[in-house]
Amino acid sequence: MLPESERSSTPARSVAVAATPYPFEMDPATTALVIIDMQRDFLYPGGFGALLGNDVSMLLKIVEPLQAVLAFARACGMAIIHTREGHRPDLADCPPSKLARGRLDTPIGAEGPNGRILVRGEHGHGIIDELAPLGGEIVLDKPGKGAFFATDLDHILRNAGVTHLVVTGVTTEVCVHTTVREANDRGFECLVLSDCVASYFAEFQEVGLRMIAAQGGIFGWVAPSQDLISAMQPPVELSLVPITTQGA
Ligand code: TIU
Repeated sequence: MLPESERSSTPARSVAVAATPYPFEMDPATTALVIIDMQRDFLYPGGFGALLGNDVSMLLKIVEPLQAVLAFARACGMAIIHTREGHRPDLADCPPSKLARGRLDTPIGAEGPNGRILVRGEHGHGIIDELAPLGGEIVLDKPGKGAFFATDLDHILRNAGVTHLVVTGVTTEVCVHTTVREANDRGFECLVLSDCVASYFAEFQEVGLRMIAAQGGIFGWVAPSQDLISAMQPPVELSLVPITTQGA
């Protein structure tokens, strides 16, 4: 994103994305693509998601449409933020309640097939190769379900002049919902892409999406990714300076 001093010279390009409950109006220059927790720990066998008893194959169907959205957002020069749920190797940032939840034989921090479960730096904690972040894109480590809790996300977005979020990733009713609800309370306008978010439970996927757009868009908007891409045709190179953080 451009620094504040130069942002005013960027021509506003308002686009209207066909969405539920009504068109989502956004300017790609002030919109960030947020990709929530597309980590091996949630998508692959042997990770945290699988250890919780879930069928992880339910999540894989969003990889392809999300790759297309990511490529499109990159082509437009939009701000891109990848989040990862996980903890410090000493688990000092993992509440005992989270550690105990589920009474797992292989809890957070234990050794699994992809390394220690949900621990930063381990293979399982990493983002899947298909959606690997590029240099210059924000990678945000979060200890909780929401992307704002105990992170500097709000600060990063406001410094970059971001007002709108296109939200994708997993899982719909857990980390996506927690993030969208809090983003909404903080004044960010959120569009959730229905084919780029996934749940381990078909019914939660359906109801989770309905809950976001219900009551006139109580938390935000919902649309298939193709409607976002169509609204932004032709893709315009924004020529923005990417927002970055150290150590991402
Ligand atoms: N279990 C589940 O559905 N989700 C999580 O634990 N984390 C995220 O959603 N990323």
